[in-house]
Amino acid sequence: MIAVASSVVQTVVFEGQKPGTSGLRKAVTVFQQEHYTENFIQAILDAVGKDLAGSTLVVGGDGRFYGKAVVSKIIRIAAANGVGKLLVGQNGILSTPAVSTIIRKYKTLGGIVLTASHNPGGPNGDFGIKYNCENGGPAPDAVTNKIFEITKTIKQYKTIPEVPIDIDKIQTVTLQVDGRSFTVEIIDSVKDYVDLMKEIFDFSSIKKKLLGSPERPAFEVLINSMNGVTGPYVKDIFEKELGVKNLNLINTTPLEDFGGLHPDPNLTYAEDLVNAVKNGPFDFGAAFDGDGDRNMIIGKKAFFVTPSDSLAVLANNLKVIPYFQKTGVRGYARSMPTGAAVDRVATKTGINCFQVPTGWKYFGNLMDAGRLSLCGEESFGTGSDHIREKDGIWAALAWLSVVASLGKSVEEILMDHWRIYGRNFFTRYDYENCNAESANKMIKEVEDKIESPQFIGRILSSQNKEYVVKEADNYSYKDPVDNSVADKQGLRILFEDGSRIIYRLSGTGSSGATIRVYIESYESDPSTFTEDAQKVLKPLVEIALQLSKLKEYTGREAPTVIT
Ligand code: VG1
Ligand code: CO
Repeated sequence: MIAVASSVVQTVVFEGQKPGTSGLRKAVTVFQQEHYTENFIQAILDAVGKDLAGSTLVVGGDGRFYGKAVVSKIIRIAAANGVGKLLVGQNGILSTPAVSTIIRKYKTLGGIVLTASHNPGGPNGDFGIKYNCENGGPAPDAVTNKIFEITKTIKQYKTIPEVPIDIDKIQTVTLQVDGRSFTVEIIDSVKDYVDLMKEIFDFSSIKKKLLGSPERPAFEVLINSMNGVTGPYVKDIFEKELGVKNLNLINTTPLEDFGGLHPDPNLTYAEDLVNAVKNGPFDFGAAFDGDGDRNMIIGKKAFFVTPSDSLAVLANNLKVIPYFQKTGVRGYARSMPTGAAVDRVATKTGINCFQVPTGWKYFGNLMDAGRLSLCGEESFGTGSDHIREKDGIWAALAWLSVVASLGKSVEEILMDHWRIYGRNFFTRYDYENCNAESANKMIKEVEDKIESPQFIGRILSSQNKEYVVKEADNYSYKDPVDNSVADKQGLRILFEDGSRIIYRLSGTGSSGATIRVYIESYESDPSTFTEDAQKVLKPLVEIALQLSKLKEYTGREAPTVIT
Protein backbone atom coordinates (compact mmCIF):
# COMPACT_ATOMS: atom_id res chain seq x y z
CA MET A 1 0.00 0.00 0.00
CA ILE A 2 1.27 3.47 -0.85
CA ALA A 3 1.92 5.65 2.19
CA VAL A 4 2.03 9.44 1.89
CA ALA A 5 2.17 12.46 4.17
CA SER A 6 -0.05 15.51 3.75
CA SER A 7 1.34 18.99 3.43
CA VAL A 8 0.03 22.52 3.76
CA VAL A 9 0.11 24.92 0.82
CA GLN A 10 -0.02 28.69 1.38
CA THR A 11 -2.57 30.36 -0.86
CA VAL A 12 -4.11 33.74 -1.65
CA VAL A 13 -7.76 34.80 -1.50
CA PHE A 14 -9.77 34.97 -4.73
CA GLU A 15 -12.70 37.37 -4.86
CA GLY A 16 -16.14 36.25 -5.93
CA GLN A 17 -16.17 32.57 -4.97
CA LYS A 18 -19.84 32.93 -4.10
CA PRO A 19 -22.00 29.95 -5.09
CA GLY A 20 -25.02 31.08 -7.14
CA THR A 21 -28.36 29.41 -7.81
CA SER A 22 -26.55 26.11 -8.25
CA GLY A 23 -22.91 26.10 -7.19
CA LEU A 24 -19.89 28.15 -8.24
CA ARG A 25 -19.81 28.71 -12.01
CA LYS A 26 -17.05 30.53 -13.84
CA ALA A 27 -15.09 30.34 -17.07
CA VAL A 28 -12.72 27.36 -17.21
CA THR A 29 -9.82 29.82 -17.36
CA VAL A 30 -10.85 31.22 -13.98
CA PHE A 31 -10.82 27.74 -12.39
CA GLN A 32 -7.44 27.06 -14.03
CA GLN A 33 -5.70 29.82 -12.07
CA GLU A 34 -3.18 28.44 -9.61
CA HIS A 35 -4.87 27.69 -6.24
CA TYR A 36 -8.34 28.88 -7.38
CA THR A 37 -10.02 25.46 -7.50
CA GLU A 38 -8.06 24.18 -4.49
CA ASN A 39 -9.27 27.12 -2.38
CA PHE A 40 -12.89 26.38 -3.16
CA ILE A 41 -12.56 22.64 -2.46
CA GLN A 42 -10.81 23.34 0.84
CA ALA A 43 -13.58 25.82 1.72
CA ILE A 44 -16.23 23.17 1.06
CA LEU A 45 -14.44 20.69 3.30
CA ASP A 46 -13.93 23.31 6.02
CA ALA A 47 -17.61 24.22 5.88
CA VAL A 48 -18.55 20.56 6.38
CA GLY A 49 -16.10 20.68 9.29
CA LYS A 50 -16.10 18.18 12.08
CA ASP A 51 -18.17 15.55 10.26
CA LEU A 52 -15.41 15.06 7.73
CA ALA A 53 -13.10 12.66 9.58
CA GLY A 54 -13.53 9.17 8.17
CA SER A 55 -16.50 10.22 6.06
CA THR A 56 -17.45 9.12 2.53
CA LEU A 57 -18.05 11.62 -0.28
CA VAL A 58 -19.28 11.07 -3.84
CA VAL A 59 -17.39 12.78 -6.68
CA GLY A 60 -18.36 13.07 -10.32
CA GLY A 61 -19.54 15.41 -13.02
CA ASP A 62 -20.91 15.92 -16.48
CA GLY A 63 -17.66 15.06 -18.27
CA ARG A 64 -16.90 18.60 -19.34
CA PHE A 65 -13.41 19.92 -19.98
CA TYR A 66 -11.24 20.27 -16.83
CA GLY A 67 -13.39 17.78 -14.90
CA LYS A 68 -10.77 15.06 -14.66
CA ALA A 69 -8.10 17.50 -13.49
CA VAL A 70 -10.44 18.64 -10.73
CA VAL A 71 -11.28 15.06 -9.68
CA SER A 72 -7.58 14.53 -9.12
CA LYS A 73 -7.33 17.74 -7.04
CA ILE A 74 -10.33 16.62 -4.95
CA ILE A 75 -8.74 13.21 -4.34
CA ARG A 76 -5.56 14.86 -3.03
CA ILE A 77 -7.25 17.52 -0.90
CA ALA A 78 -9.87 15.13 0.52
CA ALA A 79 -7.11 12.65 1.44
CA ALA A 80 -5.17 15.33 3.30
CA ASN A 81 -8.28 16.54 5.15
CA GLY A 82 -9.08 13.19 6.75
CA VAL A 83 -11.92 12.05 4.47
CA GLY A 84 -12.17 8.24 4.72
CA LYS A 85 -13.42 7.33 1.28
CA LEU A 86 -14.39 8.77 -2.09
CA LEU A 87 -16.84 7.14 -4.47
CA VAL A 88 -15.77 8.46 -7.87
CA GLY A 89 -17.76 7.91 -11.07
CA GLN A 90 -15.77 6.04 -13.75
CA ASN A 91 -14.09 8.54 -16.10
CA GLY A 92 -15.19 11.21 -13.64
CA ILE A 93 -18.72 10.83 -15.03
CA LEU A 94 -21.85 11.07 -12.89
CA SER A 95 -25.01 12.90 -13.85
CA THR A 96 -26.36 15.29 -11.24
CA PRO A 97 -29.34 12.97 -10.52
CA ALA A 98 -26.92 10.02 -10.26
CA VAL A 99 -24.84 11.84 -7.63
CA SER A 100 -27.99 12.44 -5.62
CA THR A 101 -28.99 8.77 -6.02
CA ILE A 102 -25.59 7.49 -4.87
CA ILE A 103 -25.35 9.84 -1.86
CA ARG A 104 -28.74 8.58 -0.68
CA LYS A 105 -28.22 4.90 -1.47
CA TYR A 106 -24.87 4.59 0.29
CA LYS A 107 -25.75 7.16 2.98
CA THR A 108 -22.63 9.20 2.39
CA LEU A 109 -21.88 12.54 4.05
CA GLY A 110 -22.39 14.34 0.73
CA GLY A 111 -20.94 14.79 -2.71
CA ILE A 112 -19.12 17.18 -4.99
CA VAL A 113 -20.65 17.68 -8.45
CA LEU A 114 -18.42 19.01 -11.21
CA THR A 115 -20.68 20.77 -13.67
CA ALA A 116 -21.80 24.09 -15.04
CA SER A 117 -25.00 22.31 -16.09
CA HIS A 118 -26.48 23.88 -19.23
CA ASN A 119 -23.61 26.36 -19.74
CA PRO A 120 -21.34 25.55 -22.73
CA GLY A 121 -18.09 23.69 -21.99
CA GLY A 122 -14.61 23.30 -23.44
CA PRO A 123 -11.42 25.33 -22.84
CA ASN A 124 -13.33 28.54 -23.59
CA GLY A 125 -16.53 27.44 -21.86
CA ASP A 126 -17.60 27.24 -18.24
CA PHE A 127 -16.82 24.98 -15.33
CA GLY A 128 -18.62 24.60 -12.03
CA ILE A 129 -18.43 22.99 -8.60
CA LYS A 130 -21.40 22.26 -6.38
CA TYR A 131 -21.67 20.64 -2.96
CA ASN A 132 -24.57 18.32 -2.14
CA CYS A 133 -25.46 17.32 1.43
CA GLU A 134 -26.32 13.97 2.96
CA ASN A 135 -29.93 14.16 1.78
CA GLY A 136 -28.53 14.15 -1.75
CA GLY A 137 -29.65 17.72 -2.45
CA PRO A 138 -27.78 20.91 -3.26
CA ALA A 139 -26.40 22.57 -0.13
CA PRO A 140 -28.86 25.08 1.34
CA ASP A 141 -28.02 28.79 1.63
CA ALA A 142 -26.68 28.39 5.17
CA VAL A 143 -23.97 26.03 3.90
CA THR A 144 -23.12 27.90 0.68
CA ASN A 145 -22.87 31.17 2.65
CA LYS A 146 -20.46 29.48 5.02
CA ILE A 147 -18.36 28.23 2.10
CA PHE A 148 -18.27 31.75 0.66
CA GLU A 149 -17.23 33.26 4.01
CA ILE A 150 -14.36 30.80 4.26
CA THR A 151 -13.12 31.65 0.75
CA LYS A 152 -12.81 35.30 1.79
CA THR A 153 -10.13 34.62 4.39
CA ILE A 154 -8.59 31.30 3.34
CA LYS A 155 -4.83 31.24 3.87
CA GLN A 156 -3.89 27.64 3.16
CA TYR A 157 -5.11 24.30 1.96
CA LYS A 158 -4.02 20.74 2.67
CA THR A 159 -3.03 18.28 0.00
CA ILE A 160 -0.98 15.14 -0.65
CA PRO A 161 1.59 14.45 -3.37
CA GLU A 162 0.16 13.29 -6.68
CA VAL A 163 -0.64 9.56 -6.57
CA PRO A 164 -1.48 7.98 -9.94
CA ILE A 165 -5.04 6.60 -9.71
CA ASP A 166 -6.61 5.62 -13.02
CA ILE A 167 -10.19 6.87 -12.75
CA ASP A 168 -11.13 5.32 -16.10
CA LYS A 169 -10.92 1.88 -14.53
CA ILE A 170 -13.38 0.35 -12.03
CA GLN A 171 -11.15 -0.35 -9.05
CA THR A 172 -10.58 0.34 -5.38
CA VAL A 173 -7.33 1.95 -4.25
CA THR A 174 -6.40 2.41 -0.61
CA LEU A 175 -3.60 4.71 0.56
CA GLN A 176 -2.06 5.39 3.93
CA VAL A 177 -2.28 9.13 4.51
CA ASP A 178 -0.52 10.39 7.65
CA GLY A 179 -1.01 6.88 9.03
CA ARG A 180 -4.80 6.86 8.34
CA SER A 181 -6.41 4.81 5.63
CA PHE A 182 -7.97 6.60 2.66
CA THR A 183 -9.87 4.76 -0.08
CA VAL A 184 -10.81 5.77 -3.60
CA GLU A 185 -13.43 3.53 -5.15
CA ILE A 186 -14.04 4.05 -8.87
CA ILE A 187 -17.65 3.04 -9.44
CA ASP A 188 -19.88 2.28 -12.40
CA SER A 189 -21.44 5.63 -13.38
CA VAL A 190 -24.86 4.34 -14.40
CA LYS A 191 -25.78 1.18 -12.48
CA ASP A 192 -27.21 2.63 -9.26
CA TYR A 193 -29.26 5.16 -11.18
CA VAL A 194 -30.66 2.59 -13.62
CA ASP A 195 -31.57 0.30 -10.71
CA LEU A 196 -33.50 3.15 -9.09
CA MET A 197 -35.41 3.93 -12.30
CA LYS A 198 -36.38 0.25 -12.57
CA GLU A 199 -37.82 0.39 -9.05
CA ILE A 200 -39.79 3.56 -9.75
CA PHE A 201 -41.30 2.77 -13.14
CA ASP A 202 -42.95 -0.19 -14.78
CA PHE A 203 -40.39 -0.75 -17.54
CA SER A 204 -42.35 -3.60 -19.10
CA SER A 205 -45.45 -1.49 -19.78
CA ILE A 206 -43.32 1.35 -21.18
CA LYS A 207 -41.48 -1.15 -23.37
CA LYS A 208 -44.74 -2.59 -24.69
CA LYS A 209 -45.91 0.88 -25.59
CA LEU A 210 -42.65 1.75 -27.36
CA LEU A 211 -42.36 -1.47 -29.33
CA GLY A 212 -46.04 -1.81 -30.21
CA SER A 213 -47.80 -5.08 -31.02
CA PRO A 214 -49.62 -6.64 -33.97
CA GLU A 215 -52.69 -4.58 -32.95
CA ARG A 216 -50.92 -1.38 -31.99
CA PRO A 217 -48.25 0.56 -33.88
CA ALA A 218 -44.93 1.22 -32.21
CA PHE A 219 -44.56 4.53 -30.37
CA GLU A 220 -41.48 6.14 -31.89
CA VAL A 221 -39.24 8.17 -29.61
CA LEU A 222 -36.24 10.34 -30.38
CA ILE A 223 -33.94 11.09 -27.47
CA ASN A 224 -31.14 13.65 -27.64
CA SER A 225 -28.45 13.80 -24.95
CA MET A 226 -26.88 16.95 -26.46
CA ASN A 227 -23.40 15.37 -26.03
CA GLY A 228 -23.86 15.73 -22.28
CA VAL A 229 -23.62 13.28 -19.43
CA THR A 230 -26.92 11.45 -20.02
CA GLY A 231 -25.61 9.47 -23.02
CA PRO A 232 -24.51 6.35 -21.12
CA TYR A 233 -27.67 6.43 -18.99
CA VAL A 234 -29.87 6.82 -22.06
CA LYS A 235 -28.17 3.89 -23.80
CA ASP A 236 -28.62 1.61 -20.80
CA ILE A 237 -32.21 2.58 -20.14
CA PHE A 238 -33.66 3.22 -23.58
CA GLU A 239 -31.65 0.81 -25.69
CA LYS A 240 -30.84 -2.09 -23.35
CA GLU A 241 -33.88 -2.03 -21.09
CA LEU A 242 -36.61 -0.58 -23.30
CA GLY A 243 -35.49 -1.82 -26.69
CA VAL A 244 -35.31 1.54 -28.47
CA LYS A 245 -33.22 1.45 -31.65
CA ASN A 246 -29.79 2.99 -31.32
CA LEU A 247 -30.62 5.24 -34.28
CA ASN A 248 -33.27 6.99 -32.20
CA LEU A 249 -30.73 7.93 -29.52
CA ILE A 250 -28.74 10.98 -30.56
CA ASN A 251 -25.57 12.65 -29.25
CA THR A 252 -25.07 9.98 -26.61
CA THR A 253 -21.30 10.19 -26.21
CA PRO A 254 -20.39 12.72 -23.50
CA LEU A 255 -17.95 15.21 -25.03
CA GLU A 256 -15.70 17.61 -23.12
CA ASP A 257 -17.05 20.56 -25.11
CA PHE A 258 -20.51 19.08 -25.83
CA GLY A 259 -19.44 19.08 -29.48
CA GLY A 260 -19.81 22.86 -29.45
CA LEU A 261 -23.49 22.61 -28.46
CA HIS A 262 -25.10 24.76 -25.82
CA PRO A 263 -26.43 21.80 -23.84
CA ASP A 264 -29.66 23.45 -22.74
CA PRO A 265 -32.81 21.58 -23.78
CA ASN A 266 -35.15 24.26 -25.08
CA LEU A 267 -36.65 25.23 -28.44
CA THR A 268 -33.64 27.36 -29.33
CA TYR A 269 -30.68 25.22 -28.33
CA ALA A 270 -32.29 21.83 -29.03
CA GLU A 271 -33.42 22.94 -32.48
CA ASP A 272 -32.02 19.74 -34.02
CA LEU A 273 -34.41 17.59 -32.03
CA VAL A 274 -37.32 19.91 -32.73
CA ASN A 275 -36.71 19.80 -36.51
CA ALA A 276 -36.20 16.05 -36.57
CA VAL A 277 -39.46 15.45 -34.72
CA LYS A 278 -41.33 18.08 -36.73
CA ASN A 279 -40.36 16.44 -40.02
CA GLY A 280 -40.05 12.82 -38.95
CA PRO A 281 -42.20 9.88 -37.89
CA PHE A 282 -41.70 10.45 -34.18
CA ASP A 283 -44.44 10.45 -31.55
CA PHE A 284 -42.26 11.80 -28.76
CA GLY A 285 -38.99 13.66 -28.37
CA ALA A 286 -36.89 14.42 -25.30
CA ALA A 287 -33.62 16.24 -24.70
CA PHE A 288 -31.51 16.68 -21.58
CA ASP A 289 -28.94 19.24 -20.46
CA GLY A 290 -25.20 18.83 -19.84
CA ASP A 291 -25.52 17.36 -16.35
CA GLY A 292 -28.79 15.50 -16.94
CA ASP A 293 -31.13 17.29 -14.57
CA ARG A 294 -33.16 19.24 -17.17
CA ASN A 295 -35.59 17.89 -19.73
CA MET A 296 -37.59 19.08 -22.69
CA ILE A 297 -40.60 17.05 -23.85
CA ILE A 298 -42.21 17.38 -27.26
CA GLY A 299 -44.94 15.35 -28.94
CA LYS A 300 -45.67 14.42 -32.55
CA LYS A 301 -44.84 17.16 -35.07
CA ALA A 302 -42.83 18.79 -32.26
CA PHE A 303 -45.86 19.75 -30.18
CA PHE A 304 -44.14 21.62 -27.34
CA VAL A 305 -44.96 20.94 -23.69
CA THR A 306 -43.96 23.91 -21.53
CA PRO A 307 -42.19 22.80 -18.36
CA SER A 308 -44.94 24.43 -16.30
CA ASP A 309 -47.59 22.38 -18.12
CA SER A 310 -45.43 19.27 -17.93
CA LEU A 311 -45.41 19.58 -14.15
CA ALA A 312 -49.19 20.00 -14.05
CA VAL A 313 -49.88 17.03 -16.33
CA LEU A 314 -47.58 14.78 -14.31
CA ALA A 315 -49.23 15.98 -11.10
CA ASN A 316 -52.60 15.05 -12.55
CA ASN A 317 -51.42 11.56 -13.53
CA LEU A 318 -48.84 10.61 -10.92
CA LYS A 319 -50.81 7.60 -9.79
CA VAL A 320 -49.97 5.68 -12.98
CA ILE A 321 -46.36 5.40 -11.73
CA PRO A 322 -45.72 2.47 -9.38
CA TYR A 323 -43.50 4.56 -7.06
CA PHE A 324 -46.37 6.93 -6.24
CA GLN A 325 -48.83 4.06 -5.88
CA LYS A 326 -46.59 2.98 -3.02
CA THR A 327 -45.71 6.32 -1.42
CA GLY A 328 -48.90 8.25 -2.14
CA VAL A 329 -48.79 11.88 -3.24
CA ARG A 330 -47.77 14.12 -0.36
CA GLY A 331 -47.62 17.50 -1.99
CA TYR A 332 -46.64 19.50 -5.05
CA ALA A 333 -44.33 22.48 -5.41
CA ARG A 334 -43.03 24.86 -8.03
CA SER A 335 -40.51 27.66 -8.06
CA MET A 336 -42.02 31.14 -7.86
CA PRO A 337 -41.60 32.14 -11.53
CA THR A 338 -42.96 28.79 -12.78
CA GLY A 339 -46.42 28.93 -14.34
CA ALA A 340 -49.23 28.18 -11.91
CA ALA A 341 -50.87 25.33 -13.87
CA VAL A 342 -49.90 22.84 -11.13
CA ASP A 343 -51.66 24.99 -8.50
CA ARG A 344 -54.95 24.27 -10.26
CA VAL A 345 -54.35 20.52 -10.12
CA ALA A 346 -53.51 20.86 -6.43
CA THR A 347 -56.71 22.76 -5.69
CA LYS A 348 -58.84 20.21 -7.50
CA THR A 349 -57.21 17.18 -5.89
CA GLY A 350 -56.98 18.75 -2.44
CA ILE A 351 -53.23 18.28 -2.29
CA ASN A 352 -50.92 20.97 -0.88
CA CYS A 353 -48.90 23.05 -3.32
CA PHE A 354 -45.84 25.01 -2.20
CA GLN A 355 -44.10 27.91 -3.90
CA VAL A 356 -40.35 28.33 -3.34
CA PRO A 357 -37.59 30.58 -4.75
CA THR A 358 -35.73 29.63 -7.93
CA GLY A 359 -33.26 26.77 -7.39
CA TRP A 360 -33.73 23.12 -6.52
CA LYS A 361 -32.12 23.52 -3.07
CA TYR A 362 -35.39 25.03 -1.80
CA PHE A 363 -37.39 21.83 -2.39
CA GLY A 364 -35.17 19.59 -0.24
CA ASN A 365 -36.47 20.45 3.23
CA LEU A 366 -40.09 19.88 2.18
CA MET A 367 -39.20 16.49 0.72
CA ASP A 368 -37.16 15.49 3.77
CA ALA A 369 -40.15 16.43 5.93
CA GLY A 370 -42.40 14.13 3.88
CA ARG A 371 -44.51 17.01 2.59
CA LEU A 372 -43.56 17.03 -1.08
CA SER A 373 -43.67 14.38 -3.82
CA LEU A 374 -43.47 16.22 -7.14
CA CYS A 375 -42.02 19.59 -8.08
CA GLY A 376 -40.71 21.58 -10.99
CA GLU A 377 -39.31 24.75 -12.40
CA GLU A 378 -40.13 26.60 -15.60
CA SER A 379 -36.48 26.22 -16.59
CA PHE A 380 -37.05 22.66 -17.84
CA GLY A 381 -36.62 21.08 -14.41
CA THR A 382 -38.94 18.35 -13.16
CA GLY A 383 -38.43 15.83 -10.40
CA SER A 384 -39.75 14.02 -7.38
CA ASP A 385 -38.74 12.92 -3.92
CA HIS A 386 -37.04 9.79 -5.29
CA ILE A 387 -33.86 11.91 -5.06
CA ARG A 388 -33.12 15.55 -4.17
CA GLU A 389 -32.22 16.90 -7.62
CA LYS A 390 -34.32 17.51 -10.67
CA ASP A 391 -34.05 14.59 -13.02
CA GLY A 392 -34.22 14.72 -16.83
CA ILE A 393 -34.42 11.00 -17.63
CA TRP A 394 -36.91 10.47 -14.81
CA ALA A 395 -39.15 13.13 -16.41
CA ALA A 396 -39.02 11.42 -19.81
CA LEU A 397 -39.84 8.06 -18.20
CA ALA A 398 -42.67 9.65 -16.22
CA TRP A 399 -44.13 11.06 -19.45
CA LEU A 400 -43.80 7.72 -21.22
CA SER A 401 -45.59 6.06 -18.29
CA VAL A 402 -48.45 8.53 -18.64
CA VAL A 403 -48.59 8.10 -22.41
CA ALA A 404 -48.57 4.29 -22.05
CA SER A 405 -51.28 4.32 -19.44
CA LEU A 406 -53.63 6.84 -21.09
CA GLY A 407 -53.08 5.54 -24.62
CA LYS A 408 -53.21 9.10 -25.97
CA SER A 409 -50.80 11.33 -27.83
CA VAL A 410 -48.88 14.07 -26.01
CA GLU A 411 -51.03 16.71 -27.70
CA GLU A 412 -54.28 14.96 -26.76
CA ILE A 413 -53.12 14.73 -23.16
CA LEU A 414 -52.45 18.48 -23.08
CA MET A 415 -55.75 19.35 -24.76
CA ASP A 416 -57.64 17.20 -22.26
CA HIS A 417 -55.75 18.84 -19.42
CA TRP A 418 -56.60 22.35 -20.60
CA ARG A 419 -60.25 21.44 -21.08
CA ILE A 420 -60.40 20.51 -17.40
CA TYR A 421 -58.18 23.20 -15.89
CA GLY A 422 -57.90 26.01 -18.44
CA ARG A 423 -54.55 27.02 -19.87
CA ASN A 424 -51.79 29.00 -18.18
CA PHE A 425 -49.88 30.65 -21.01
CA PHE A 426 -46.26 31.15 -20.05
CA THR A 427 -43.10 32.54 -21.57
CA ARG A 428 -39.66 33.62 -20.41
CA TYR A 429 -37.46 36.21 -22.10
CA ASP A 430 -33.73 35.98 -21.37
CA TYR A 431 -31.31 38.81 -22.03
CA GLU A 432 -27.92 37.15 -21.63
CA ASN A 433 -24.60 38.79 -20.91
CA CYS A 434 -25.89 42.32 -20.28
CA ASN A 435 -23.80 44.95 -18.59
CA ALA A 436 -24.19 44.19 -14.86
CA GLU A 437 -24.50 47.81 -13.80
CA SER A 438 -27.26 48.55 -16.34
CA ALA A 439 -29.11 45.40 -15.36
CA ASN A 440 -29.01 46.40 -11.70
CA LYS A 441 -30.26 49.87 -12.58
CA MET A 442 -33.16 48.37 -14.50
CA ILE A 443 -34.10 46.18 -11.55
CA LYS A 444 -33.91 49.26 -9.30
CA GLU A 445 -36.21 51.13 -11.69
CA VAL A 446 -38.86 48.43 -11.39
CA GLU A 447 -38.38 48.06 -7.66
CA ASP A 448 -38.85 51.79 -7.06
CA LYS A 449 -42.01 51.76 -9.16
CA ILE A 450 -43.63 48.78 -7.53
CA GLU A 451 -42.74 49.91 -4.02
CA SER A 452 -44.82 53.06 -4.38
CA PRO A 453 -48.13 52.66 -2.51
CA GLN A 454 -50.01 54.02 -5.54
CA PHE A 455 -48.82 51.11 -7.65
CA ILE A 456 -51.40 48.71 -6.24
CA GLY A 457 -54.66 49.18 -8.12
CA ARG A 458 -52.93 50.79 -11.10
CA ILE A 459 -54.13 49.80 -14.54
CA LEU A 460 -51.44 48.84 -17.02
CA SER A 461 -52.52 48.51 -20.61
CA SER A 462 -51.27 47.53 -24.04
CA GLN A 463 -53.01 46.54 -27.29
CA ASN A 464 -56.47 47.16 -25.82
CA LYS A 465 -55.76 44.79 -22.94
CA GLU A 466 -55.93 46.12 -19.39
CA TYR A 467 -54.42 44.61 -16.30
CA VAL A 468 -55.09 45.80 -12.75
CA VAL A 469 -52.21 45.45 -10.29
CA LYS A 470 -53.27 43.39 -7.30
CA GLU A 471 -49.96 42.87 -5.52
CA ALA A 472 -46.31 43.66 -6.15
CA ASP A 473 -43.19 42.87 -4.15
CA ASN A 474 -39.67 41.58 -4.05
CA TYR A 475 -40.38 37.91 -3.33
CA SER A 476 -39.35 36.62 0.07
CA TYR A 477 -39.66 33.00 1.19
CA LYS A 478 -39.79 31.54 4.65
CA ASP A 479 -39.03 27.82 4.66
CA PRO A 480 -41.95 26.15 6.49
CA VAL A 481 -39.66 23.44 7.87
CA ASP A 482 -36.69 25.33 9.35
CA ASN A 483 -38.07 28.90 9.15
CA SER A 484 -35.00 30.13 7.27
CA VAL A 485 -35.71 33.16 5.12
CA ALA A 486 -34.56 33.81 1.56
CA ASP A 487 -35.37 37.35 0.49
CA LYS A 488 -34.95 39.42 -2.68
CA GLN A 489 -35.81 36.44 -4.88
CA GLY A 490 -37.35 38.35 -7.77
CA LEU A 491 -39.72 41.25 -8.46
CA ARG A 492 -43.32 40.17 -8.83
CA ILE A 493 -46.25 42.04 -10.28
CA LEU A 494 -49.46 40.09 -9.77
CA PHE A 495 -52.62 41.20 -11.56
CA GLU A 496 -56.26 40.82 -10.58
CA ASP A 497 -56.95 38.23 -13.31
CA GLY A 498 -54.08 35.97 -12.21
CA SER A 499 -51.64 37.21 -14.84
CA ARG A 500 -48.08 37.87 -13.66
CA ILE A 501 -44.88 39.65 -14.66
CA ILE A 502 -41.68 38.67 -12.87
CA TYR A 503 -38.14 40.06 -13.19
CA ARG A 504 -35.04 38.30 -11.87
CA LEU A 505 -31.32 38.34 -12.42
CA SER A 506 -29.85 34.93 -13.13
CA GLY A 507 -27.61 33.30 -10.55
CA THR A 508 -25.98 30.79 -12.90
CA GLY A 509 -24.30 32.96 -15.52
CA SER A 510 -20.53 33.21 -15.47
CA SER A 511 -20.04 36.72 -16.80
CA GLY A 512 -22.06 39.94 -16.96
CA ALA A 513 -25.73 39.77 -16.00
CA THR A 514 -28.59 37.79 -17.45
CA ILE A 515 -32.02 39.37 -17.04
CA ARG A 516 -34.98 37.02 -16.98
CA VAL A 517 -38.51 38.30 -17.56
CA TYR A 518 -41.28 35.79 -16.88
CA ILE A 519 -44.79 36.35 -18.19
CA GLU A 520 -47.92 34.37 -17.44
CA SER A 521 -51.61 34.71 -18.12
CA TYR A 522 -54.54 32.37 -17.61
CA GLU A 523 -57.32 31.59 -20.11
CA SER A 524 -60.39 29.46 -19.44
CA ASP A 525 -61.97 29.95 -22.88
CA PRO A 526 -61.34 26.75 -24.91
CA SER A 527 -61.18 28.72 -28.16
CA THR A 528 -57.85 30.20 -27.00
CA PHE A 529 -56.16 26.88 -26.14
CA THR A 530 -54.63 26.31 -29.55
CA GLU A 531 -53.38 29.87 -29.89
CA ASP A 532 -49.71 30.74 -30.04
CA ALA A 533 -48.45 31.62 -26.56
CA GLN A 534 -46.29 34.46 -27.88
CA LYS A 535 -49.35 36.06 -29.45
CA VAL A 536 -51.52 35.70 -26.37
CA LEU A 537 -48.79 37.09 -24.10
CA LYS A 538 -47.70 39.95 -26.36
CA PRO A 539 -49.59 42.72 -24.50
CA LEU A 540 -48.11 41.64 -21.15
CA VAL A 541 -44.64 41.42 -22.68
CA GLU A 542 -45.03 44.99 -23.98
CA ILE A 543 -46.08 46.16 -20.54
CA ALA A 544 -43.12 44.39 -18.94
CA LEU A 545 -40.66 45.99 -21.35
CA GLN A 546 -42.11 49.48 -21.00
CA LEU A 547 -42.39 49.42 -17.23
CA SER A 548 -38.78 48.33 -16.81
CA LYS A 549 -37.37 50.47 -19.63
CA LEU A 550 -35.43 47.33 -20.47
CA LYS A 551 -34.48 48.46 -23.95
CA GLU A 552 -33.16 51.80 -22.68
CA TYR A 553 -31.11 50.25 -19.91
CA THR A 554 -29.67 47.31 -21.82
CA GLY A 555 -29.64 48.56 -25.40
CA ARG A 556 -31.19 45.23 -26.38
CA GLU A 557 -33.91 45.23 -28.99
CA ALA A 558 -34.68 41.52 -28.59
CA PRO A 559 -34.03 38.78 -26.04
CA THR A 560 -31.23 36.25 -26.53
CA VAL A 561 -33.58 33.33 -25.93
CA ILE A 562 -37.33 32.99 -25.59
CA THR A 563 -38.66 29.88 -23.90
C1 VG1 B 1 -31.39 28.71 -13.60
C2 VG1 B 1 -32.87 28.42 -13.59
C3 VG1 B 1 -33.26 27.72 -12.30
C4 VG1 B 1 -32.41 26.45 -12.13
C5 VG1 B 1 -30.93 26.81 -12.21
C6 VG1 B 1 -30.05 25.59 -12.17
O1 VG1 B 1 -31.07 29.59 -12.54
O2 VG1 B 1 -33.62 29.61 -13.75
O3 VG1 B 1 -34.63 27.43 -12.33
O4 VG1 B 1 -32.67 25.84 -10.90
O5 VG1 B 1 -30.67 27.49 -13.43
O6 VG1 B 1 -30.35 24.70 -13.21
P1 VG1 B 1 -30.86 31.17 -12.77
O7 VG1 B 1 -30.43 31.70 -11.44
O8 VG1 B 1 -29.84 31.32 -13.82
O9 VG1 B 1 -32.17 31.69 -13.22
V1 VG1 B 1 -29.13 23.68 -13.78
O10 VG1 B 1 -29.79 22.65 -14.84
O11 VG1 B 1 -27.97 24.71 -13.93
O12 VG1 B 1 -28.53 22.82 -12.45
CO1 CO C 1 -28.51 21.10 -15.22
